[in-house]
Amino acid sequence: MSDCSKEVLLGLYRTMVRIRTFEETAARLFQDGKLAGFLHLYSGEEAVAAGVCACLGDEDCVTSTHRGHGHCIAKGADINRMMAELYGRKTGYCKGKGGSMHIADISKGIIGANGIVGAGIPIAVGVAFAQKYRGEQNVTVTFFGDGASNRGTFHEGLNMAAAQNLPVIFVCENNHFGMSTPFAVHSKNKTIAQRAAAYDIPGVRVDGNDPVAVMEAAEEAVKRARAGEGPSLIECVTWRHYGHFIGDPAPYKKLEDDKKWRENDPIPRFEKKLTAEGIASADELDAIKAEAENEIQAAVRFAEDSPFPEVDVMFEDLYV
Ligand SMILES: Cc1ncc(C[n+]2csc(CCOP(=O)(O)OP(=O)(O)O)c2C)c(N)n1
Repeated sequence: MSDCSKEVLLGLYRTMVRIRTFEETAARLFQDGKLAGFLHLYSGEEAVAAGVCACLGDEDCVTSTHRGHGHCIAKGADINRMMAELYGRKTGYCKGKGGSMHIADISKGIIGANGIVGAGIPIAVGVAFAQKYRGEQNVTVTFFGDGASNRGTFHEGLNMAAAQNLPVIFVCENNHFGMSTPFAVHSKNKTIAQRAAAYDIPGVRVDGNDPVAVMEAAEEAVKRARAGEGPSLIECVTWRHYGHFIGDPAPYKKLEDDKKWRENDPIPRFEKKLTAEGIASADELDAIKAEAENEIQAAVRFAEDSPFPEVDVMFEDLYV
């Protein structure tokens, strides 16, 4: 922590708090029957998106997943348009026709959330191929889960990125489950990071509940990619606070594991560090929380005041 400026550390904290506030608000709205569709909450995993995206600029790109709100917020998406999309309103990112799993904002380098597990990986490899072909210094990050790391897209993506020396950072969010299947059941490897060796690229495993550890690993990988030294794999070990989606009570999680990981919640843990090391006062952190709460409440008002799309636009914006 000592090498990071207060501004950087509070930036990480602010991003995590904005994501958590968005997710907890969305959960309440869903339970109140105000949101339709599906919600895969990112609560508990905030340090990953915050740490990685702190190393990226608008020109860098990310591909996301079904659990994508955190990536979008950390990469600078407009919260009002995100919330309006969850509400199915015309002012949303997809004009209210896409929902939680289809948020994209090309102006911010957010190539898109994706309901197809592992599908963001080859898309990111393609984006990185274009970045290299054009001679840019920009990089692409692809976020995906431990479950996705068993898909062919992961292996093809790592192989091609390695063979072509592309500026991709593969960020695995190992939250210990693919839906209800525990990591030890779906993978013989003890870590995802070790799979990097098969493609002769660097692979590291970090504490995914520590935004500074994530940021430091991402900084190293981004530096390599910008310097033309090719892809890296980062495995961030973390825990999702809820079930796979909002209607899943997660009976497959052991109570003692859940308790242990909740005690390791990245936000209170980082708060303790920031105050103990004299970087920020409790009042400063409370002010950041209040700011996030106001911002998300304003987004809810924006969404609720927005109209639904008209029926006759149903077939617009489709390829076929
Ligand atoms: C190709 C494909 N197979 C299966 C599914 C159904 N599905 C949705 S999420 C999910 C689990 C994904 O687990 P993981 O990649 O670890 O991500 P996490 O949900 O833990 O963030 C599955 C199997 C899907 N959406 N796409």
